[in-house]
Amino acid sequence: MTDTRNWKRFRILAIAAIVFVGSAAVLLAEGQQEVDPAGAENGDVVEIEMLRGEEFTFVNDPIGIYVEPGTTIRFTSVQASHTATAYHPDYGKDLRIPEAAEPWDSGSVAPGQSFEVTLEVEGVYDYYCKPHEHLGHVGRIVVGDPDASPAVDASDLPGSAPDAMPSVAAILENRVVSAD
Ligand SMILES: [Cu+2]
Repeated sequence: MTDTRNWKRFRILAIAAIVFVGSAAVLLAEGQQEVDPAGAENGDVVEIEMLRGEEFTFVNDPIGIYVEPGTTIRFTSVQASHTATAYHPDYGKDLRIPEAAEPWDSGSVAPGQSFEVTLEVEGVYDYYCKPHEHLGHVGRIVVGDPDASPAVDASDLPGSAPDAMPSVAAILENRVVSAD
């Protein structure tokens, strides 16, 4: 009887140890740990997945987030190849990120690959995917105070991008706006 109980306890401990070592290995492999965007603070990493939706649509999830200045955004492609590109004259677009911010362009990100950018300057950042912008593959990130560099009206964007772009109000209210 006692032996059986001890054996059960040993098995539970062994399983717990395996789970713990496994989690530690995953953390080491991924480097900095991702956090829930809703609780992100300076120095954290939040992930935005670049996905293929239904009926040949492409989406970022979350499509809108609020983060504190100094947060790193990790764009990970789940299906298909995408870019995460800041709306900036360097890429032939009207400026839709804070003037003082460094523009970024991930280049093509294949499935399973990631691109990271750390956002320090406060304001509203809009970005797009070069091959899928007109299909609504865009996103918005509010860093700190949105009034520091307010959002630019999205109605002139091509295709279904204007409908896809979440409002600053929705982002501030929810901190995380999921793709539909
Ligand atoms: Cu895309």
